[in-house]
Amino acid sequence: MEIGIIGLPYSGKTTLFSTLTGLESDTSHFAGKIEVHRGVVKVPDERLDQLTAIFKPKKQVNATIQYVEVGGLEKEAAHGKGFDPQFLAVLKNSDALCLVVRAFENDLYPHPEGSIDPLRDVRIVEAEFLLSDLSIVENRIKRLEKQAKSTKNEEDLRELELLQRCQKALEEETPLRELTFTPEEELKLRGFQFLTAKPLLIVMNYGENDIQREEEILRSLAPYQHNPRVTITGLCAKVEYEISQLEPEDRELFLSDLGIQEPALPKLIRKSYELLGLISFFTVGEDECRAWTIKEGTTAQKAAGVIHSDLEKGFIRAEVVSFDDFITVGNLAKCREKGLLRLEGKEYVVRDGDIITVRFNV
Ligand SMILES: Nc1nc2c(ncn2[C@@H]2O[C@H](COP(=O)(O)OP(=O)(O)OP(=O)(O)O)[C@@H](O)[C@H]2O)c(=O)[nH]1
Ligand SMILES: [Mg+2]
Repeated sequence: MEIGIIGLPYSGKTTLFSTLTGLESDTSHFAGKIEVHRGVVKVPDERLDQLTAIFKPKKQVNATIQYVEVGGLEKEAAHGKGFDPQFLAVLKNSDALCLVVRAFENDLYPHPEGSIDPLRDVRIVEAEFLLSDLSIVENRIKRLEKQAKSTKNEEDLRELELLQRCQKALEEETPLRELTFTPEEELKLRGFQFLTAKPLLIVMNYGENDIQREEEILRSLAPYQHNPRVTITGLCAKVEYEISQLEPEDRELFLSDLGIQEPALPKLIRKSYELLGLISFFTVGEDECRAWTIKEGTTAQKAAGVIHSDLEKGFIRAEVVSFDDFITVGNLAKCREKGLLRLEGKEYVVRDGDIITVRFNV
């Protein structure tokens, strides 16, 4: 699963990416070419930390997601000239987009639009996404119309109808993520990798003096607050970067000096995870305690396949206890006695936080 980080020049993309991944990257748009940086990020999970404290395994393995930073969204590109194809290709492969929006003042790096206005910036980028999707839709419609005229193919006609619905929405400036589709239509549309269909995480990057004003700052994006599959969160990338550079024992003092209870970064990663529709189940033991990533709605047998294909093929049953039940009782044997450790078949739909042992036979 990959999330593409994008934003206008000087919005703080590189600062955020470096903080997330621990990788130093310089994708300044002055480089004049498209640069792509990828990094794998551990998804923080307090529940997994608690399991590790109980089982004391040799290692703990967190779930991960990948972030990719794409430099090169030039100011001109954000004004109707269209995105560079190479830039687009990276974004299209992302499962979700993380849009960094500048809310901080910094005279050394003036905002390319001349002023700080988060709502305007989101609209600039969204407008580009709409245009990009619209041009794909129009091209495909043209071709289909020609094709369908001669073939009268049922499937072509259905696709045509579907794309005309998308075209109408896009022309009215409605992102495709706001439309509802049947699973069949979803499948059809997936191949196009429309940008406005991707879940969107908007990160308001505010200044170091604005940390206490987060709520007020986020309010400027109120028009996007209730949009389906849009999540809004805030942080000060510069401060988060500084925190990430500190030794763990120095962090607390730094945070309390700034009047912050906890860093904002873990929250952002968790929100990315949720936005992607991802949940975790756990496996536990002396060797390792591990969080595994599945899509919401995944069955036990398919989930077993995430661990190893043999476990899916030879699946017999899963022994399942919820994290909450386990933590209340404290050990697996007692969970079994109390009937909290259940036997589930292959159709069982795994829930977030389930602790699972797969019984299988190869
Ligand atoms: N004061 C302040 N400066 C910040 C903050 N976040 C980022 N900056 C600074 O703004 C400048 C641009 O940040 P980058 O992270 O390079 O932004 P970018 O979006 O990657 O920029 P380009 O790749 O050049 O488009 C850097 O000098 C950062 O240190 C912030 O919260 N407060
Ligand atoms: Mg950059």
